[in-house]
Amino acid sequence: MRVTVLDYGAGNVRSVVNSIKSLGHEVHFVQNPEDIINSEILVFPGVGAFGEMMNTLRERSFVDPLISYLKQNRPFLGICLGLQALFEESEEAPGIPGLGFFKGKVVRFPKSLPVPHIGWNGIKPKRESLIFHGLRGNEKLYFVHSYHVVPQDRSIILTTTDYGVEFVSSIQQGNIIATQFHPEKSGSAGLRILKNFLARSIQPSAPTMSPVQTRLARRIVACLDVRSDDTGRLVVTKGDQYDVRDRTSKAVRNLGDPVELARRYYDEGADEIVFLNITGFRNFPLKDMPMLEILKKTSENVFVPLTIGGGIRGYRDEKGRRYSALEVASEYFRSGADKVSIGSDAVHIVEECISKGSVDPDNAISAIARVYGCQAVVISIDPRRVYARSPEETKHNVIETELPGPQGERFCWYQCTVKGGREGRNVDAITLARVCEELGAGEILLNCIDRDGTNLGYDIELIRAVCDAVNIPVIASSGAGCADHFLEVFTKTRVEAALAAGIFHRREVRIPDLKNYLRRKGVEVNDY
Ligand code: 1PR
Repeated sequence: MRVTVLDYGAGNVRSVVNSIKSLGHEVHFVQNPEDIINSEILVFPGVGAFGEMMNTLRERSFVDPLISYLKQNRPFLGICLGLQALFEESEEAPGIPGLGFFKGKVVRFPKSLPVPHIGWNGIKPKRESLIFHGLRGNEKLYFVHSYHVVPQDRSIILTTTDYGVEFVSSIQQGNIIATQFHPEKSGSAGLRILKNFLARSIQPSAPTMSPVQTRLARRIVACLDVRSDDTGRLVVTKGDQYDVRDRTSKAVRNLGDPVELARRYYDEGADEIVFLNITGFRNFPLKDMPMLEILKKTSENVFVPLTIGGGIRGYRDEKGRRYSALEVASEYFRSGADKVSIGSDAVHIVEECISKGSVDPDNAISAIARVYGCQAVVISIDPRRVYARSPEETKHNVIETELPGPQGERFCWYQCTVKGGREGRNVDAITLARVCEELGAGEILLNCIDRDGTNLGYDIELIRAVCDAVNIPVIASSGAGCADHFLEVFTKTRVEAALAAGIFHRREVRIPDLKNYLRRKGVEVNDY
């Protein structure tokens, strides 16, 4: 089957294309309005922000052909913003009309809920559909959004999902199906949905189970720190408190091939995979073609969200040409990344914000969030504990610690660092997280240099303090040594995801065993 994909230019449709190709179909892109009219089957994966999407659809004269395609009830699959676009308007972009094919609007989740709603959540089927073929009904699918649709005609609702409120997670009217979740990022259940939609001849059915209430799963994230070894080959490495060289041989530790390891973690059930180009701060990243290649190859057969970090900032090349952080990030999105993570540059942006009281509106965080949505911008914080005898000793956000310092100090603050922990700066992790949230970041990846590679467990005090400071999801990182450490971080903090590296690379803990353990202990996790 020849599938037409509507890429209106915002960026990452690579995963959609890869998932369709992995199911044996051919992909053709919409280049001009006629391609919409002539398509046999149309997939519209919306990415970014509602207003920008609608403006681009209008500028490219795609609106009329889209509406006429929909009116003819021809096979259509909208994903995420591709669902929202079908409605009349969105609170995300007041005054900018949607396609208005369905009556109703798109509204933001209530302020009391952490947004974006990121992660794996269930669906409650309301009626039969071809897309349910082969599904049990209790599968979880990957969501990432801050707004949801409210159709006037309730008969089009196919599934709902609970996230503080019960919202519409997919709709169907005849051959027109649209989902708020991302089938292309939802592992085998998502691929099944896509396969069913593309097969066309399947009889509608209802899954055997339907959860009474769906629950967002806590995510297990596998992290691959990538850099060149001493022969120049990109390898997955792992540090002890950020030192990636073997104590005796002094060589860069090599824990495997990035593409192979990412595939292994996908097969084992990782909910997300993060690549950190840990020496990305040194070079011009767009010259770092091997890193882009790693991403392209991984996204061909890994259908869970991929984050890339390291070197996401503005550059000037040797000829004096300036590349903005947005351009750098765009290259990664085009290569298959779903999110980019910003480390050192976030610290510099926040420093500027604090010293001047304002910041360039085109700073990396805000600029990328504007185009790709805040969910695509992760802030990677690399903090280190600094002890204090009393809170008055420093102007930074201080916590009282149960782990006193070397001189018995009972207080500490968490100093942000740049360049992979090499340089401490005059900003604390709590301030950094707060300011980055205000600037548009959608998630915090919270490392801890003191714990990295130690297997001593996560720094619960740090994680609690940052979770309390922000409303966006936080990924706990650094120090996981056994399954109990995950249980501890999920039960003692509000963190939405926990990341580990060393124990997964060394096969000391297997992801399926970890998830079984957490499930037995009552933690909501995802099987796919
Ligand atoms: O500053 O925007 O160029 O981004 C650089 C990125 O590289 C940052 O996200 C920074 O965290 C990361 N990074 C830089 N140097 C290192 C290093 O290890 N020498 N790695 C590094 C950070 C921390 C985690 C690690 C967890 C879990 N590594 O990624 O995977 O601590 O480890 P564990 O489970 O084994 O304890 P920029």
